[in-house]
Amino acid sequence: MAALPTPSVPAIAARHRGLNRAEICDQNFVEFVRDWQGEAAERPQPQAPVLPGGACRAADFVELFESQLISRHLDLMARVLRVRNKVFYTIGSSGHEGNALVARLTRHTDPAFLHYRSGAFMAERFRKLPGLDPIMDSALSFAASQDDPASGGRHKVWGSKPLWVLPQTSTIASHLPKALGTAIAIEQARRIGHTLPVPSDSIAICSFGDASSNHATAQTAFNAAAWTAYQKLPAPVLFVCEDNGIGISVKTPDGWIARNFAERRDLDYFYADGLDLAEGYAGVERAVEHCRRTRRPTFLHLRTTRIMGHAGTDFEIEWRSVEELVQVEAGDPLLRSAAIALASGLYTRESLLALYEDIRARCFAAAEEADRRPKLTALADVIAPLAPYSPEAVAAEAARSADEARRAAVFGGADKLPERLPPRHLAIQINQALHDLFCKYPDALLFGEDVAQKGGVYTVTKGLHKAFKGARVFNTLLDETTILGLAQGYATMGMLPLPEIQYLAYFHNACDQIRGEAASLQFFSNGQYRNPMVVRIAGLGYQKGFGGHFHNDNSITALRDIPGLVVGCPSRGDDAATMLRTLAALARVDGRVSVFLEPIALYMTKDLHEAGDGQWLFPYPAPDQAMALGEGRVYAPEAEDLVIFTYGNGVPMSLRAAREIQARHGWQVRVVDLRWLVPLNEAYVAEQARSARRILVVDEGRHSAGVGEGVITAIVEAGLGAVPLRRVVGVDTYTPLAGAALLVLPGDADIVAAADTLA
Ligand SMILES: Cc1ncc(C[n+]2csc(CCOP(=O)(O)OP(=O)(O)O)c2C)c(N)n1
Ligand SMILES: [Mg+2]
Repeated sequence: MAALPTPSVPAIAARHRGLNRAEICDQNFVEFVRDWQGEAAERPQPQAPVLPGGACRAADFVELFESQLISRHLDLMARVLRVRNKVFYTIGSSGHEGNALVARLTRHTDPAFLHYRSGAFMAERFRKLPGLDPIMDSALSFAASQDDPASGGRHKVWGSKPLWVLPQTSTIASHLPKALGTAIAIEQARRIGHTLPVPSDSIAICSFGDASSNHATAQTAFNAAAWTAYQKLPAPVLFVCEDNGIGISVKTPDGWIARNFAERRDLDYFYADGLDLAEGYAGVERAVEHCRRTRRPTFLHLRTTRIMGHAGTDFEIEWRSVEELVQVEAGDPLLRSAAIALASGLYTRESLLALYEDIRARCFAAAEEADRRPKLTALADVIAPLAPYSPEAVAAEAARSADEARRAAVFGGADKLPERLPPRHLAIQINQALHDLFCKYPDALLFGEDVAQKGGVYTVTKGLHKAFKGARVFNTLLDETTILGLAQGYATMGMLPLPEIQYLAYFHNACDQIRGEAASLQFFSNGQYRNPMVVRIAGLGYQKGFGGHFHNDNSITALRDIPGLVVGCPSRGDDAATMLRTLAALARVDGRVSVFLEPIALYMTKDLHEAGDGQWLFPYPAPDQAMALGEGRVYAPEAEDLVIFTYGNGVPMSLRAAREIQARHGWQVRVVDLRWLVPLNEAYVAEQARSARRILVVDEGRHSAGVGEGVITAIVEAGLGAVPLRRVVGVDTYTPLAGAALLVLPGDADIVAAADTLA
């Protein structure tokens, strides 16, 4: 290709001191076009290559370039209007505008999870559907207006419901696992007969920066993608690494991205020059075509640069040399596009400058208009999409039974339906309830570590793999982040994922996939996207003869403060079944993310007071029974001398202690099993506390920030703080092995002793 003139570094350096980098980059463009002296070819036909021999046609180039200019002027506008408080976000896309190629060469139905610098991708994708306006939509998001179609004013995001761009917020790399999950879900849908909301040959697109590629969450997604492809399983995900060579102020070592990715097996590497539309087009096209055709994970290394610093607050001049900055600015891909536009004869200097100014004017006009649009001013509006709940619809869905014939087939005959069998313990009833959910929801999937043939380490999922086969019940690789990323992918594609986390302690290393991602999606997409799921987590202490901390973790705190999350914790089998039905219905009806916390020590518990009494076995609830969200279970509702609030292992402990307390003090004791730990039903707690003469809160979790603190706060805030009250709670420590565990966890005797102090 003919060499095109580029601006000379010393010439630019000489005349820009005192200006900010946005103004310089703006001026560079105008001067570059105004002063351009190259030779112009005859204007090409729309279908002809924009430059001889290239893959990018003139018609493609014209639109791509316009998308680049829209992205650039949105950045410039944001810098100007930020200081006037009309715009609230200045992390820009300048230097990355080559990513418009990725949008051009993919479809608007290819789900996309974008880097915050993918503004030109976004502008280009807007072309795929008529009647959409990239400038106004973006301006509304920049202005945090309630009318922002992406997030309703909750964040400046790249997002669009009609364009299949799921909003990403700020945590770098956290979107890679769900992009992989989406790709896998697209393929798995066929195997389970699920109808996808996108064409079956879609690919999932995921862009991110060069520094982000080093993040554990990114690396785990690359690994899981390769692990999948290695087994010849399809995973059509296009990872787009927008390599600008820097992350905030830390340079990526020269050549690191190619070095790290060019030769990874089962992650197919492609390179494209994102600084040059004509040059980069073919490389992007090859990568997209490869991903779509082979259904293999594909890594597109897209060369970019970063103009105008990390964000508006990053004054690069304070920490980089002027010469270096000028060098970077000379590599501005828009100068390259301008050179192509002029040399190809598509634009004259005048027509290009006119286009540039026209787009600038449109961006500013849109921003001014966006500034006049309503902001979020009411708390209720802010949180409306966080935790939608339609009680009647959820109750109806939860009580909808699966087809009787299907159930009979799965359970081995009409006389073997679990509700016709004798009372059983928790593990069995969870297992039966899962079988039931699988009958009811043909798109329910259960996956995690060891859940398939083995049926989980506690055999809770035994038989599901045999009954429903490997496309619906399967082992994942050993990585909780991937498990929860997969869940989001399946949910995005309309299925009902039931991921299992083997132990509560191992949730914590993947917590961000729920905290930052899954639970935040409805909020940041203004309820337009949802990823309904029920995460089963085995946990809590008291396992006899097995353990140490990591198999007996009793910290619920990490779950307690995740906005919008629902956490249920059954203490007995029948409650587990009805709770699971409600959680699945919450997912289905309201798109909610929930955790079903299974107390391991109660899995096999059959007796309550004495060995062999069978008092912790319960009949399986008929399939039209469900548990209302927030409703506890009360033992001895009329009793008022002492009310014990508890959950999980605390329930049988409290019931045993109640007997002893009655014997000692003659008190009638009520035990309230909260069952729902998040959100805590404070009104319900207050209602139960109101008639109490004394109160105990038995919390097997940790002393600090546990459920017990919430219960006591609810009681005090209801004006009942004068009732004599004690808390029996775990110690803020790790749980030791063997019998020493009982030193740090509350036991029956501690409950009795606490009651004594209330006497
Ligand atoms: C998990 C996480 N850690 C740190 C940050 C703060 N942070 C935001 S962007 C960034 C650098 C990212 O660099 P790169 O991935 O190269 O993207 P670029 O900004 O260069 O396009 C950092 C450290 C973050 N957002 N998320
Ligand atoms: Mg970077």
